[in-house]
Amino acid sequence: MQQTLVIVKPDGVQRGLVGKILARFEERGLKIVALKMVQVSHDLAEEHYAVHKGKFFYEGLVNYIGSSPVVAMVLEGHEAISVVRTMVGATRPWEAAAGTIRGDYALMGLRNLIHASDAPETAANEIALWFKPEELLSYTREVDRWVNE
Ligand code: FUP
Repeated sequence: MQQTLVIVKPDGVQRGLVGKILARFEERGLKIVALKMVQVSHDLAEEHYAVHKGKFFYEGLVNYIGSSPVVAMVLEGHEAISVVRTMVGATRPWEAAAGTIRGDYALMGLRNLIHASDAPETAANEIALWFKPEELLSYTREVDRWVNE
């Protein structure tokens, strides 16, 4: 089973979309193995977006992620990284397909509601950055035998 880091960004929290976004992942069959609300510090923001350092939009990104609390979670499931990325949709919300989270709820610029890890290595690094090992829970859901073959 793969694990991936998902963050409902400040616009998602401010717009009251946390529940709807979480419900989509749960309904898909993904398991929440860690979940918390975070007021992102400047240091965490810089580390999280280190790959974008030097780009013209970097400062804006760092400020945006710290502009309101976010909800961070680790989701687990079969091919969770690509499944979640597909559900999230294209980076530019106005290009995101209808039916994706961004395509259904977002429209412009940086306001794309959600972050999701894009590859196994990134997911491992991001999960370690956002969560302590003991915050990741291992448990069985009765429904798992119906979701997972
Ligand atoms: P995504 O993985 O779809 O969240 O997109 P990226 O990791 O490539 O980008 C992270 C954030 O940077 C996006 F949420 C929006 C922002 N960004 C810009 O503002 N301008 C760009 O040209 C690319 C990304």
